Amino acid sequence: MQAGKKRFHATGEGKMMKLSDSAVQDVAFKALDAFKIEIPSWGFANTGTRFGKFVQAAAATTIEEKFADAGEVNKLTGVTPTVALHVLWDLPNGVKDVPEVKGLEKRFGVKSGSINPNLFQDQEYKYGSLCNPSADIRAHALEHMLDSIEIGKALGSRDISLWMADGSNYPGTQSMRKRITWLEEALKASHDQMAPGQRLLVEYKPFEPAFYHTDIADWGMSSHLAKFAGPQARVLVDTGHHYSAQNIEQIVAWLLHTNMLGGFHFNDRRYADDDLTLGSIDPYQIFRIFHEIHAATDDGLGSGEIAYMIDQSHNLKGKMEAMVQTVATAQELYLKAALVDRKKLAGLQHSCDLVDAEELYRGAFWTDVRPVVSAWRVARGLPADPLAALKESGYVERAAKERGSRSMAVSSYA
Ligand code: PSV
Ligand code: MN
Repeated sequence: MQAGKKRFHATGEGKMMKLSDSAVQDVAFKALDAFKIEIPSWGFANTGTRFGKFVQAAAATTIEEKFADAGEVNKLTGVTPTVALHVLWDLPNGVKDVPEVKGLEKRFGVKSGSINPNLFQDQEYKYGSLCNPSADIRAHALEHMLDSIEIGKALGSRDISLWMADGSNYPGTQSMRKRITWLEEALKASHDQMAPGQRLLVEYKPFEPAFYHTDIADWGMSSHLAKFAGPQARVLVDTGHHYSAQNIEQIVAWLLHTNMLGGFHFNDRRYADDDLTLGSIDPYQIFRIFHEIHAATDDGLGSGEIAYMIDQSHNLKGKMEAMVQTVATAQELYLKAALVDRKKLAGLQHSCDLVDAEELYRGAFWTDVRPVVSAWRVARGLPADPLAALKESGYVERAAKERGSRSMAVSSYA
C-alpha cells in the first residue's frame, strides 16, 4: 500500500474504529516517528532455561555477531537504534573493551544503549552482591557498579540498568533491614560517580533466583532506593517481574505521577518471568501501559525520558524472527494506545459512562493498525513487512552457515 493513498480514522465511537481521516493518520505517523525501542544483546545469543538449552545455529556467539544482528533488526524496522549490553557477557574486560564496541557501533549502525552490570554470576555472590553480609564482597560488587558507570561514560550511553539477584531462600537466614542499609549506601555511592547526563535505573523483581525474599522486590522499594540514591535515579519496570494479576498499568501511573518512571524491560509472561515475546500472551496489558504514558504526556508529564527496552530470551523461536516480531508488535500496541480519543474518554470518565468509556478504550485496542504501520514504514523508506523482508533476505540462513560450528557447541546447565 502506498503512503498517503489510504486514510485512517479512529472515530472514537467505540466498537470497531474506522480508519479514514487524514488527521488520524497524522496522529499515527507522529506516534510512530516518536517511538524507539532498545533491543538486548542477549536476545540474539543461545540462552535457555534452568533445565538446559536448545541451541540455534544462527545464534550470535560473539559481541560482533550480536551487533550485526542488532544492526540488521534496525535496518528492517528503523526503530531500534540502540542495543543493551550486559557487562560480563559483552565487555568481559570492562572499559578495555570499549574501543572494540565503538568500532562495532560504526560498522553496524547501532549505538550502545543501557549498560547492565552483572552482579549475579560470580561464585562469591552466592549470598548476595551489594547486600552480601561480607563487607569485602559488597565492596567488590560496588566496584563492578562503578566500572559499569565508567563503561557507560566511555560509550556515551545514558542508562545504567541495575538488576540484582540478591535475596534469601529461607526465613530468618538474613537481616532484611541490614541489607536495605547496605543497598542504600551502594546505590548512593554509585549515583555519586555518575556524570550529569547518566541515569541509574533500579529494576525490581519479587522472585527468582531468590525465593523467600528478594532485596528489591517491588516498585515501592525501587522507588525508595532511587530517591535515596539521588536525582538521576529512576525505577525500571520489567513487565515479567510481577505476581500474577498485578495491575502493572497502575504501577506505571504511580511512577508517572511521582516522576520516577525511568524505563521498561518489555516481555510477556504467562506464569513467572517467562521472557516470552511481547504481546504474545496479553497484548491488552501492554496497550494499557502505553495508554497511561500517552495520557500522562497529555498532562505534561515528560515521556521523553522513558526508556523502552526489550528483555526477552528466545529459547524456541528464532532469535532474529522473535526480535523483529516483538519490535513490530511494540509499534502496533504503542500506536493503538495513541489512537484512544483521550479527550472524549476524559468526558466519559467524568460522567461515569462506564460502558461507553470502556468501549471507546477497547475500540482503539481492537483497531487493526497494521495497514497504517506498513504505510508509515513505506513512507520512511523501510520494508512494509519487516518479518517478510527478513525471510526474503536470507540473513538467518547465512548466519546459521557462518556461525553453526560455534553456536551448536551445546553447553548444558548441569
Ligand atoms: C532478570 O530477570 C532480568 O530481567 C534483568 O533485567 C537481567 O539483566 C536480565 O533479566 C537478564 O536476562
Ligand atoms: Mn529485566
